[in-house]
Amino acid sequence: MKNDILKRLRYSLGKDAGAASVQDWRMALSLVLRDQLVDVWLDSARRAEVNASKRVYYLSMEFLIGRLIEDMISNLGLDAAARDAVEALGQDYDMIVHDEPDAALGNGGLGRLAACFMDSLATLGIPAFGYGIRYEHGLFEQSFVDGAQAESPETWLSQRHVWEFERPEVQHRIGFGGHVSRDGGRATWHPDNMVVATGYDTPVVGWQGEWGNTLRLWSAKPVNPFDLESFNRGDYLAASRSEALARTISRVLYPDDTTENGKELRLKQEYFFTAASIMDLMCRHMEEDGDIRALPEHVAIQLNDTHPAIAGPELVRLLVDDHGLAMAEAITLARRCLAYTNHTLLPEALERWPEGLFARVLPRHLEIIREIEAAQQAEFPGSPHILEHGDVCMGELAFVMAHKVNGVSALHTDLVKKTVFAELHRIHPTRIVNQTNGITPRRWLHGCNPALRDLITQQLGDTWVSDLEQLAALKAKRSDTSFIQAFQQAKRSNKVALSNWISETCGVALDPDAMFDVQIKRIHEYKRQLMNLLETVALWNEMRDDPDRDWTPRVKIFGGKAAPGYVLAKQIIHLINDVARVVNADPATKGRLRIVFPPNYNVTMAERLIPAADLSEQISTAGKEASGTGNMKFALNGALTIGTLDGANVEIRDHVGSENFFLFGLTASEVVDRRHQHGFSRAAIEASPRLQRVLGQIFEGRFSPEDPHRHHGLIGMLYDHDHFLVTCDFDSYYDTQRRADVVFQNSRNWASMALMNTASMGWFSSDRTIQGYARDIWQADAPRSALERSA
Ligand code: 475
Repeated sequence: MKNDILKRLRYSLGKDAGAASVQDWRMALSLVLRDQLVDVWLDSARRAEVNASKRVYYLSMEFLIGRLIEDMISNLGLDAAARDAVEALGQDYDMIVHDEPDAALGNGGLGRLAACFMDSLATLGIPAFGYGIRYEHGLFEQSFVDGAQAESPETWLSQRHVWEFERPEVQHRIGFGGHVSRDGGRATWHPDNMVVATGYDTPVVGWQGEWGNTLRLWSAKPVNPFDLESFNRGDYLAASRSEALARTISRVLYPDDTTENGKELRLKQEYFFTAASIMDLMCRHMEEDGDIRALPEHVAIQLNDTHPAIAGPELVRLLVDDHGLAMAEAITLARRCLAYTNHTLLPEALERWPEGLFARVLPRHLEIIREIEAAQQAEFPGSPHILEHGDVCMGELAFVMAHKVNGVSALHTDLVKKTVFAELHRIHPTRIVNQTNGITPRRWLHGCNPALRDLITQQLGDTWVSDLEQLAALKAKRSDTSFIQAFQQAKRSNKVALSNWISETCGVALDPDAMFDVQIKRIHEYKRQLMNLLETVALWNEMRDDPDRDWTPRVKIFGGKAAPGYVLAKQIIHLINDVARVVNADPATKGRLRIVFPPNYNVTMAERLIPAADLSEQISTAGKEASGTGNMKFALNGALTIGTLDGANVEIRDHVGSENFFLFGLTASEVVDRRHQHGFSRAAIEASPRLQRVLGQIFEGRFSPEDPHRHHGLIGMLYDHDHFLVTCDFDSYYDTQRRADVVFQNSRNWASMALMNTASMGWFSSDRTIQGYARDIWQADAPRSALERSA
């Protein structure tokens, strides 16, 4: 390996060892690893073709992958070999591995889920492609300027992405705009604008390197590189206009999480990658099989939310306009290929496009949507409309064009049936199914938590990594003193490592024996970071009032980005930073209370924080968090959860046991009832002197003396429009936190509760989730060996 690295450094990067930077060493090592992936990857593709296997196509606007190097090393079982080789070359292995920039091609949960699914598909040996966009700029980088969020562009591609293979020969022309002509019955779309989608392939090889799938990301290029005539005239701007326009489509990830963004560019991005993917899979099918009517036997297309919902009309368009099928047959055939996952009930996240915009950008698709609508109404009179109030409703379109629709946790699926799609569910009672989300244990335990991983492997051997339910055997150790001590020791070493990192990056010293209480996720009102902060201020007050009490020392850790246009979320960030500044400077609570908010939360930061957490904050307003997946990562790594009965929290609590979970707050149905009570938030505030005091302090500028009015908007909102019931759940949350304080004081008992969490989380592996999709939605089987291994 050492020689391979030197060879790559020299012949692929053109450097000699004396002149190589950390980045050069990292790339050379990565290229050596990539070489080792290629055989299994190509072999897998060949086997899928020879066996005419059904392939899964996972269409997603987002893949939040993070770094790949450690995944690749450990999936290939080369941990020791890679370290030895790098050290023999006199280089610092950890520094080299940590040099890789995060691939942040996603906003949050939906994008990270797609990445976990790619890992599980490969580990289970299910032939699959992930299809998405190769954004030049991923999610913006966050910094804090005087406590306020500032955004700057992310530039992951400024160093080349070593894992990918450019496929200049894989090209599809994608049209926009224009008109439709008719010749007899046959329609032809004449777009007035074209771009070329070029594929870039990243191999995704599963655990122990037995199977490899492809993540194919599309980049937009101009049809003609530039306009020579303008160039020769000396008009260089005009010469490159078409190139600039084309490249805009794959330039940047929309930074909005759970809000629909009614922008033409967004619609073009959605159509661009969906059309390229559908054309790509159709070409593959026609080459391999040749019978278009056999498509559903060979193709399962999963739509990750409605962002690729145009796949339905696009598939119908190709079947009718290019392959000559009748409309009714095309719709039925397309439906047999398609399935749709819903990730959120928030009304602001449900995509709707003005018909006028659609007519301008995708005129033929709008006609086809009208036909789909007519067919649906003819068969099911009174069915909810796809075209409504001048909008194209993408949720209804996705539902009608899918043979299965799934929610992402038991509670969420139930609410999908009762709310957004109640009427469609009545008409199609077997279409909606549940697939509770999961997380890959490779990254979220084996990779990120070596201390705990080694302890588990000592006990169980290493087969748990692809069969996570084996962790249940650890339950027998809950009263085993020496095992519990080792378990505590693993957690403590992670907390020490995190403390060192926080002290370097934030300049705040932490006590590793304090309770590490962590809330990391996008900043959103419904996730209620604000409630966590109000509780922190209340705790600070009480510590100052009663300094002699035996307080449990706490470190409150926040992490997360706010969408740049989400004003309230940005105000919450500012408030957290303001409170942190005052509290951390207070000698009265020194050593007992600390607040840290490291900037630029991303996958890599999650990998540091989660293994070091004692308490996991999962405190969304019940009925709002579709599932959550961070909640699973924390529990798996031995944190206790403080949480509401929301999303997958419900199922996590069922698995780990109610005695090992700090439950508080209103239930989803109580939330709905409470909202109907006039003046509910003022009543809740009046009933809570503790909350009144905190709100008063913030309102008076106690934490922003330089700008005392800064947080008036936020506090005023709680009095009059507390849509997410922060005020109603506050007391119950506060009391539950104090109960957690008491439990934490008995560290042995806490550790055994934490162990019960780790030991009970096997079901939340994304391997289980993917097996559920394969069985209930895709009818796609893994080759025998992979299934047996995971059984
Ligand atoms: C849920 N993102 C989590 C997770 O299922 C759930 C929406 C519009 C545009 C861009 N991104 C989005 C989401 O809706 C999203 O991330 N949803 C999340 O999906 C995976 O665990 O509860 O909020």
